[in-house]
Amino acid sequence: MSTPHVYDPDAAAGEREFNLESIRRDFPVLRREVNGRPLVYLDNAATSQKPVQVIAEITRYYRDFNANIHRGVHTLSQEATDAYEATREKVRAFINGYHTAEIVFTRNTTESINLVAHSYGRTFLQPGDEVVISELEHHSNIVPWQMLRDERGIVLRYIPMFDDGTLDLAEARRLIGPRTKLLAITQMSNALGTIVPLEELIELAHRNGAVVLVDGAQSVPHLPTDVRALGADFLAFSAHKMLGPTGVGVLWGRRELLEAMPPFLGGGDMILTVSMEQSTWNELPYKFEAGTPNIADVVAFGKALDYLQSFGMDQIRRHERELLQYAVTKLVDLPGITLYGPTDLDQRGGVVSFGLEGVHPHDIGQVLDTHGVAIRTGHHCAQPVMTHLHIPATARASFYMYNTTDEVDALAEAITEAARFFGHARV
Ligand code: 7TS
Repeated sequence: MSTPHVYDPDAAAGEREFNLESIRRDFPVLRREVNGRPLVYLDNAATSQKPVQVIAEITRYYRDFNANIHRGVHTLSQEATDAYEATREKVRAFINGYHTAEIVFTRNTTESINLVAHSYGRTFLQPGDEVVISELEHHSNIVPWQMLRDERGIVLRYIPMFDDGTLDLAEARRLIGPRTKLLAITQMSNALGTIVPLEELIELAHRNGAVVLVDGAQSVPHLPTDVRALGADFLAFSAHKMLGPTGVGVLWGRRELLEAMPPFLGGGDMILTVSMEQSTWNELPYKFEAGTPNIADVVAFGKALDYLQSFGMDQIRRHERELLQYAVTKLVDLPGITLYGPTDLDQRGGVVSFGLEGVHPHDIGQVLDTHGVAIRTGHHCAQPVMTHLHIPATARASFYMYNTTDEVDALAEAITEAARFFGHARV
């Protein structure tokens, strides 16, 4: 085994030892203090922190070979193009895609879903066709379909959730039928952490001739992903939630579907020919990448993928599953606390959504911040989940590979302090 804190970009998948001390040394921001306390960063579902390998790559790109891609014959342009396309191949390998032509770079998950709604939805869905989503969805997998409904007269149906945040599969079996043309569903809820049993839902949708879009914004960063095994038709996710920079998203799609879809945005790079009368489209994936893309951040995203791969996603999931177990066991006994989300932790990612009796989640968040503990409070862009639970908001701690049980202890202490401070809870 090589020295644990030396990062070896050529390490085979899963080869690097999962040593938390050495991992944490790779994330400069984790050395910060906030309000005089060591930062405890538990807002990873919103965005992850970045290792030095990613940060350094952004600088290396601008210092050494910044140029526009796909157009220049000069050396810098070729180097930039090669680096940009190398990340596309890394994404393909990371999700076990068939071909780089199926990997489209966007700005984020939201744009990837909007691309499908605009291009696939406006071309292939007719008035009366049904799109099935779920009550668990993030707004970015609700609003584009509502817009399509209002514009095109499609019918939007929701698979309901139970109070514990799991989906009502019996109801899903009733809802998904011959009129269903598209199932757009999250693989992991950002608000509650629910891991959705996609296998059965995808099988059901396909049996009825529907196409399936999976929102992988929360799952791809935390669980092993294999699009061949998953069997979906589209997968959307964001680099910034998986150690990469902001401003880069991915849409993976089955090639024959992407081939059949018209462009989303028009402009440079996505065309083959343009005359004053008409244009012809470039081949995949460039047909969907109009204009100068976010070259630097795509290049640096490659380093994030290397980093995750060097440990392997199985190890990362195992660590987060242990942290989740530790956190739930520790928090469940705190006075006045309500924990939301599935109690079967195998059906849940590293997310702990909670409330404190008599205290608004926003106030919990502010007290926690004075302890250096960063969590998210609010509806988490999943208002239907809050409506279902009859609450305005939750406080949410979400873990990543670099979090520790000591940090969970700090979270528990800070929550206890918050309860004491507001004097509402029975402490
Ligand atoms: N889908 C899910 C399940 C998400 O959790 C998010 C972002 C998105 C889509 C949208 O991703 P974006 O990169 O396009 O913004 N979730 C969160 C969150 O939980 N807190 O901040 C953003």
